[in-house]
Amino acid sequence: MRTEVCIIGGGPSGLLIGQLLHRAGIATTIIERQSREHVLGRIRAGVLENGTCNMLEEAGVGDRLAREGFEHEGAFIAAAGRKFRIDFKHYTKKNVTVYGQTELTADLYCARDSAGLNTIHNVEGVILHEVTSDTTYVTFVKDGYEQRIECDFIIGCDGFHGVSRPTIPTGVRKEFEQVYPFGWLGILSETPPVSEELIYANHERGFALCSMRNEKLSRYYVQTSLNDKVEHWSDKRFWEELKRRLPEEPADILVTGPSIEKSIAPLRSFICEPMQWGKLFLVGDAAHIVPPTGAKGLNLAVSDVHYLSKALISFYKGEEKYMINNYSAKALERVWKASRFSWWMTTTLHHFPDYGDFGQRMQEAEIAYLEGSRAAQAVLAENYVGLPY
Ligand code: RFL
Ligand code: PHB
Repeated sequence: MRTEVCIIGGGPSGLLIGQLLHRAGIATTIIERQSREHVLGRIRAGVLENGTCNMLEEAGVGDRLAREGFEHEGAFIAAAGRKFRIDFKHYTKKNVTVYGQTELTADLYCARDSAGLNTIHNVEGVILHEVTSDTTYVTFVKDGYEQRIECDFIIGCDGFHGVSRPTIPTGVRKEFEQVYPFGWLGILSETPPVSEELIYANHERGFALCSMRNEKLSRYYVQTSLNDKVEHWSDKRFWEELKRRLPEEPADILVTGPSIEKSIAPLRSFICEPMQWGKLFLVGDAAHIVPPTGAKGLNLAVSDVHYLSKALISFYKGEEKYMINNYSAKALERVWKASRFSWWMTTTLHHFPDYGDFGQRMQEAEIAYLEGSRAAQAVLAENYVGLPY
């Protein structure tokens, strides 16, 4: 088999760059380790930056998002028994949109199907070959048979545990990592959201987040210890704990119900440099992970897609090689800034077991400063709605 660009991973990054390249007349093949049902069953991100929505529109998959997405002009920070609002619109003239990653991925699969593009699911044993030569190819096993795809470029969109990043030799690759001493337990429930806008809550028992997917579907998270297991968390225990971490007003009106999904995710910050090597480019979670507190993971994947799609389209038009050679440097500038914001949101709002009294008071002072300072609120708003590309 031959294609121009072989994309490893059929999550949001792989699907979106595949769609943008297709619209520019560039042939792509996507190979994905899981079944489509598995990919579409993962409950993940929920908050899209303005730039992400624009990119989806540019890719021709923005119609349902425009109809069904919810525009949010602000969010609440809760601490010390009360809450205050950060007005994104006021400080930035921009908003964010609540639209599930699951929906976005479904829209992208729909577009790929209508265009009749090649997507191969349930592949095993993916190996990248000759990445620094002109005879680059990828092999994999499908239904017991080894297959080979020859290509000009490989895009590694295979997430944090994928095979693309480890293909870059350790002498070339430098990884930066911070693992946080806690995780997030998240549930999805068919109940009306407790608030029209998200609530990020700091509490001495641990962080909590009230989010949503639509008027009838809520998404809630509580900070848990690293060795906690989902089996330890009955729905009853979850709701009680969430209520204890919220100020009285939202806690009193919180509607509870059975969870329809429950999972625990560890939190880490991770960045790999460079994000390209020879004919291989890394995009999204394959290159970097942010803790979910700033809602940046998917949005960063989309800004990578922006830089790389522009660079490849310019290359195939025969314009110049500068943009593809400069992809990593360009993408990393934004990755580091969004990672700083996610790290700041995480350290400001979570309970750290080893903070001690001084650390605890510093955190309280940081939140009180945020409540009283327009400058501090403007910084949060500017980062939350997304830094410009
Ligand atoms: P994905 O989504 O991990 O997709 C990678 C795909 O590659 C496949 N794969 C392989 N395919 C072939 N061969 C191999 N060897 C392969 N190895 C892996 C996988 O099966 C998979 O289908 O990465 P991608 O596309 O870069 O997308 C990244 C986003 O999924 C991620 O950043 C966000 O979900 C992060 N995130 C959030 N981001 C936001 O922008 N806003 C949010 O509100 C937000 N909330 C969240 C989140 C992530 C969370 N978890 C569970 C980590 C909330 C949570 C709880
Ligand atoms: C979500 O709705 O899943 C969500 C929202 C905001 C975050 C993280 C996750 O910061």
